[in-house]
Amino acid sequence: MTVTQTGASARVVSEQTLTALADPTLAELDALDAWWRANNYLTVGQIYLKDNALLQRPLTVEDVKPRLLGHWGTSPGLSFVYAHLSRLVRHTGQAALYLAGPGHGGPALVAAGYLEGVYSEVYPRVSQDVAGMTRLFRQFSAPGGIPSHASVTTPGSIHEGGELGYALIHAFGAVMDSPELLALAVVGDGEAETGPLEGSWKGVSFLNPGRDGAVLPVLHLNGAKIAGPTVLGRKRPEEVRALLQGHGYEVIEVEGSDLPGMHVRFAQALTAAYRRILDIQARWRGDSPPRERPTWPVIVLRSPKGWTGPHEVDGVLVEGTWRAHQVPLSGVRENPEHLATLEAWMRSYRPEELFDGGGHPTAAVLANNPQGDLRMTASPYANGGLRSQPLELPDLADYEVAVGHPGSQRLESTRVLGALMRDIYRRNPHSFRLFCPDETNSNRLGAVFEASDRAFMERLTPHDVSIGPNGRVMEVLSEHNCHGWLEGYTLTGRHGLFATYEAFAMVSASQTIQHAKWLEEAGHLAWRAPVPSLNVLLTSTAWRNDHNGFSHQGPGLITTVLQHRSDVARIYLPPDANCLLSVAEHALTSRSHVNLIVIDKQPQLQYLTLAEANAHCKRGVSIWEAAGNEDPSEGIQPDIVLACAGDIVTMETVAAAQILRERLPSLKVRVVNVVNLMTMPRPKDHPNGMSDLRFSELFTDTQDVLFSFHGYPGAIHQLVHGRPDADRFHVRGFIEQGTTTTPFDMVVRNKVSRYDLVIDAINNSKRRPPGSARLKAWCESQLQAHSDYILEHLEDLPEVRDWVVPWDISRM
Ligand SMILES: Cc1ncc(C[n+]2csc(CCOP(=O)(O)OP(=O)(O)O)c2C)c(N)n1
Repeated sequence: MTVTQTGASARVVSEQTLTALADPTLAELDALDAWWRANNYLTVGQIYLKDNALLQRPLTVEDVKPRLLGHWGTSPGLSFVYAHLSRLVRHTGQAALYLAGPGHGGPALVAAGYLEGVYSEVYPRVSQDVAGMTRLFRQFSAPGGIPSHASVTTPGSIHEGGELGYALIHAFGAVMDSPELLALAVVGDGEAETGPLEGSWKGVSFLNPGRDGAVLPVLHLNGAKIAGPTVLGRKRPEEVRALLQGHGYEVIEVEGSDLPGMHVRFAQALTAAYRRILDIQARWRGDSPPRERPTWPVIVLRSPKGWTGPHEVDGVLVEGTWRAHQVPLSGVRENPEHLATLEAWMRSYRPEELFDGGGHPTAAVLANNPQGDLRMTASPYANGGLRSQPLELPDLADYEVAVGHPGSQRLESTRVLGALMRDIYRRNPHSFRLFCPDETNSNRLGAVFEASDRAFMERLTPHDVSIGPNGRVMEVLSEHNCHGWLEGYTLTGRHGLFATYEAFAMVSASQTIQHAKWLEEAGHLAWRAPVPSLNVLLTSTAWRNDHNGFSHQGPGLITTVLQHRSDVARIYLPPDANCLLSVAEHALTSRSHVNLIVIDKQPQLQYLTLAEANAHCKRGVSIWEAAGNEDPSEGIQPDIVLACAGDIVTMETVAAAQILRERLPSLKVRVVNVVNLMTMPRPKDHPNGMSDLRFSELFTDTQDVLFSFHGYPGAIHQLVHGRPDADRFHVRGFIEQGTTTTPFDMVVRNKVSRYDLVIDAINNSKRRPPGSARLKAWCESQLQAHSDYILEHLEDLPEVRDWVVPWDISRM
């Protein structure tokens, strides 16, 4: 069964409008050029000036910033394209998003918002007058000001562009299930050398014109990156064409620097691209949509880097070369010639025609702006929380795993999540998607295919299963695409989850961190509405990659995210299916968080009823009384606390507690399970951090804690920093001991097996009851028996493999 299309209707733009769009009048050429000159003027002003913003008097050294920062080279290209897209929006009413791949051209985007009036609406102090323009200039890349990129503070941006490579990925994510939206993404030719960008052209193979919007890439071949030429800039045009055609695009080329010729040719190119998009959408949204993937347009723009800037400086060519990348004129305060060149450069834009005496943009400039929300810096799509509807979730009770005797049955927990997501798909047919690098079935989430196929626009054969153009499960073998598509999808207000093998989450780890930074900064801006969280399911975990070998064993993302110490990050380690349900519901309904959910896909013991799981997950950490053997009514502290976080290590901890209960009952043991890792730090270090009182209720203030952790042990040491006597935490976890072996051998090799934990518990307990030495020796012999057995039989000892919680406990 497949979720049906939206029934989106195609935009109808009259032939007359399109003809006019392709053929700007002289007045329109003036408006385009005035807007572009105004943008360039404001861009240069942001990089260089702290005063005399309108050049109402000759420029002096005192007007120039002491530190000259920013990127000029890409900016005029970005604003040129922006001006033309604005004109298209004005003519057609098309909802459009603009993504600047080379986001280091931030001043051009800030200037666009300023010229559209949006910047002053959002930041009233930066008003459209001389005082406001001066603030605009002073704040740029300055202490207490704004970053130099198209960052969170930039209205209209969902794409920082600081870490290059994701422009197209974000654009594709943004238009999924937004049939009315056009996302234009400028791709830098340096950016185009990155792996993620190279992989992202494939977005068209997953975009259904019937129910998704359109992405228009503009590959900006300005020929240079920071310090040298670019590959695509130097390739023969026919090679570039062939590359893009191979990815499924129709190439439209514009080249030059002549004016107004470039305006005319770009207007023609943009109209041609738009015509093609409208045509594709009309056919796909008509009565009998075609089956084959359409050929989408791409514009290749060849214009000089640093276009309209200083052509030569000190006799050296700058315009059109890598020398234009950042600040083409350096040492302006020290070099009178450079100061004069700067003034001449800024005056070449004729500011007196662009701003009135009070600094307000003139009618000539404003004529190019669309109105209201059609202004791209005011786009509600770029402030997705404004558009976002709550996710509709079914009742978790319908998916509850009946636990019976806790710890007595094994079940694949992620399969239960798959069923939940299937029904989330059904209830949210246009606002929820699963993103997965080709592992939906492998990760036991395949129930979603009962609700939706995989999305795929390429050729199908009779052997293909659950796949087709109407599918909305996003499977592409690219963690970068999956992660970034979800970012674009959530930043524009929709919901989703990225499910990945744990080890390969490191492929996109940098995106996870960049997104967390974005959300963190967005949280400081009142005008940015909270957006649905970015949810990452890390499954097929290190501990159960006993069959795949060392490459598949890596719980690094947890450490990476913890290291970032972000307030917006959450890390959940549900020990069983009902906890996974509870955590998933929380994550999917949360806003502006990065939620990592870590759980393996193999059959695993089930401990808690849904009610218990909900209570446990709400607390984030609980004592599992029945697993230990202390008697709280005695008011005596346990000899040792066995803490655990993570499914496999929880099982080993409960098993270790059982051995101690049975073989050394006078040693008093408490078992504490942690689901929400962020409860461990102090409240001042994380919003989920538990109070000192709660911490000491769980872990005591003095007793040793043997903490078995799913990830690298250092993470827990980091989290308990500052807690009473943190040295008493002895952490076991993944210590990079991996290979192709048995499941239990993985925990043995990493010294977190039940037998290792028993030995550790005895060694670290302040009391050694009689029988301790004997039990340690028995554990050693069990470990030896294990090693001998697996070499002989190639599988784990039956007593380990089939172990269940043996004692009858009412509840954990
Ligand atoms: C992933 C990544 N690697 C390196 C950089 C450093 N960097 C900033 S700008 C730039 C050159 C970009 O060239 P291009 O994409 O062609 O942009 P433009 O020439 O338009 O400035 C580089 C390498 C970065 N921002 N991101």
